[in-house]
Amino acid sequence: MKYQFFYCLIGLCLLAPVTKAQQVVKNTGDVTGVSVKESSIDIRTENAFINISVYSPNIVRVRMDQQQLGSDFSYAVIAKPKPGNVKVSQDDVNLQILTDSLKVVIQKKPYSITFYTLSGEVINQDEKGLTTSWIGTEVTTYKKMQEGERFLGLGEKTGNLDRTGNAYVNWNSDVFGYSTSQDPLYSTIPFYIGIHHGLNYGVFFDNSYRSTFNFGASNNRFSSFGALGGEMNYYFIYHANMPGIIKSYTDLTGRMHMPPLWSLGYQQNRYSYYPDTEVLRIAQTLREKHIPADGITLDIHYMDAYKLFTWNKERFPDPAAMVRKLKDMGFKTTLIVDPGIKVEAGYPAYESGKKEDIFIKYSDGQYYTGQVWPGWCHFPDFTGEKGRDWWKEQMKRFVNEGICGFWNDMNEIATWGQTMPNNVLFDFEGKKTTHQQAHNIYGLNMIKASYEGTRAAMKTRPFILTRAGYAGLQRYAALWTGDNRAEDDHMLLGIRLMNSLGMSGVSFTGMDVGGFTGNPSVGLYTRWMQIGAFIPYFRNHTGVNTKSSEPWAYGEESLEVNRNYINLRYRLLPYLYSSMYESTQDGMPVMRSLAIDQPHESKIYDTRYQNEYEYGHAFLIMPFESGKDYGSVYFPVGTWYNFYTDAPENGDTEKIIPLNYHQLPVYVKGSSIIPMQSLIQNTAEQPTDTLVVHVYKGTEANTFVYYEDDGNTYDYENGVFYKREIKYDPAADEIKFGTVSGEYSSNFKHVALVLHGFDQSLDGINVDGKKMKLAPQQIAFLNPISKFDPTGGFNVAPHCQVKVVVFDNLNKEIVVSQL
Ligand code: NBV
Repeated sequence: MKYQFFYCLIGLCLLAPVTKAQQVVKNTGDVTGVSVKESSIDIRTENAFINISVYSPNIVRVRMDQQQLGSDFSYAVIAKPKPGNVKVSQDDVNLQILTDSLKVVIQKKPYSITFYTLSGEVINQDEKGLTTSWIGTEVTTYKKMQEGERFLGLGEKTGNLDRTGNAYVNWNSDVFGYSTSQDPLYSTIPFYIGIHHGLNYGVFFDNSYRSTFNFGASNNRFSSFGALGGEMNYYFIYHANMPGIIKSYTDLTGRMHMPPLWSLGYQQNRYSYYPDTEVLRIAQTLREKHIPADGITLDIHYMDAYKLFTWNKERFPDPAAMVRKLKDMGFKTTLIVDPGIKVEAGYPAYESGKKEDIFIKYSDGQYYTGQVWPGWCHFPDFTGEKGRDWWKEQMKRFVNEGICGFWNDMNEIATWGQTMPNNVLFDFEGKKTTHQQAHNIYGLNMIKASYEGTRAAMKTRPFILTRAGYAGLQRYAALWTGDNRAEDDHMLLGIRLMNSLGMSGVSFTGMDVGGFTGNPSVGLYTRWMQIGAFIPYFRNHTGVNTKSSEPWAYGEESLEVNRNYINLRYRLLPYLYSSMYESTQDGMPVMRSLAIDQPHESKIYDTRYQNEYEYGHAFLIMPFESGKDYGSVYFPVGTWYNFYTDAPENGDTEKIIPLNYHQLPVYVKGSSIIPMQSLIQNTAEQPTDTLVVHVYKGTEANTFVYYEDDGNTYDYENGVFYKREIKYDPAADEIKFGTVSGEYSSNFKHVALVLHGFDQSLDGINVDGKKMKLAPQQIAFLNPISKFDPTGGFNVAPHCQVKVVVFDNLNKEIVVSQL
């Protein structure tokens, strides 16, 4: 008896830590009930309420909470479920869900979930023992770390391309002059891609509370994702390839609209150009120096004492007239807008905001007041229709003044780097919530209001730029990576940030070319401008107390190089515009990390090569720090042509190449199709009526979707576009210009087909059944050679072995054969 009591005591002592651990960290526990409603399954476990639903054959959604699941709401997800064929079966041990693309097995005791391919490979599984658990309101899901698993994406995150071994936090932050390893930055995209054993999957954790992702940081057991509050709510995506994952993710969260064509031209910016005469001088100088440009951006000094929706009357006595003048010179004006509205009696925006009751308040009903540029401010509540409508109304005045670009800054919300109190309340579409849940989606709702308001007022395409955002921001705005530094590392980091954003649904991205804080060296500035020509949003910007940063600010030689690359940007606009169109269709980014095509090739993760990227499908860009004489490069599988000389390079090779100040290393993939146009000084100017289509000999069949529209209106949504496939089929020895769809007439009456790397003894070619002469390379539409431009204006280098044929750009199918 005595001993029995003793053993009981020991037993209780042993159990005690478990019980205590269970109280502190609460696991889902065993499944106690299952109810199946077609493709949606409710599961009750000891400690959780779970719903698993099939969103599409490739997407399965998992929701969990400690209480009954609340109403279903998301700012990010706009897709409705289209489950396809779903089979659910169960026994005492497991529950199984079968879709046309994957198999999901839920173990019942205790609950844990595993995702399999249809052929039975494990794509992703809960880490048994940990699965999903709560510590208070903090919820985390733990996934078993697969051998060799890599992690990509998560939007605007510093660090390497492969995020394995690191942890990240999502909390939109104003991070002036951030370091290259700083986290978090300005925006939150809780979507990542995991890859291992030849498999790829995506996880989108749709929860706007402060969230944490751990990809094997300080642990060798799991990857995890969790948030301080709200539901565990994630979408698991499986596809055999990366583009499929990006497509599914952007099916869920939406895609960009066609941007205004002018926003793809060069943009000149600084903090700040004023007064109006200085703005006009900058515009005039760009024209005089024949530097093509489309945009001028006005930073906060245009306002009266930083009060939003005002102009400083001394600096800008007649804004509409200035904007008109700029327009006549071929410039569009973009204005910065910040959310903080100064608390000042008599200031119209403040008075009307109070009257309309659109400012955010504390839980006791008093206005929240925080400090930003104008001093003490109130902030519109963009998380409700009323606040957004008020903003839309205010924005009309700028639209009436002819402004067509709206740069949404400080929308993290930034209040001088301070933390907003958590007891500030937000409308959250009538559901009322605290700052904790609303913080990360504030910027998204500001750009939603900016986009919808200006679109309705302009009837044409506004350009919206944002610093902060949440998953789905691509529906409204382009994003730039904030206050970077004028340092080589930052230039390269910017590329990785944009590549990561591209894999996270945001194609239209930019960085401050030249660097925001500090002064770059001549070499760095020039290299950055070269890279700028190959990023989606090409804007030169610098801080308030830095050296001037216009393309001529670094001397004649630099100017010559900068101009060459800006010229190239403009010649490539038909290619860039078509690539943007692709982003609107399937979410594929314009800037593509090599991981998109070759996720399982370990070399692309080598820190020497991780900054290489593709610009559209054709170009391989190899960015290097300025001042280096040699660089290590990796050519992915395939054939590559030096863009400047047409010299071929074998794929799947590593090499050391010489570098120089005048040229950024750029290569073109074999079989590429690149449409170009003649040089223009801005997009309001018409190029010549010949579309120059470059085709590079290769072994793989390739299709380029060529897209054109008016570049300005939304008529394309009603079929007013011009689209055709251009197919190069090496096996059939032909290039086919497909029939045209859409109601827009192309700006180009002729096509000049430039053949790179093809048989040089050829002098005739079959075009549409007729034998045509192949002309030698030097023809009128090629541009003059400038001093540092060895490529004859980049269209064709003098020593490139090319053949050219010109024919009418007919809408019917045109077959070019016998290449
Ligand atoms: O509006 C001034 C700046 C702007 O130039 C910059 O691009 C933003 O990221 N803005 C931040 C405000 C704070 C600058 C210290």
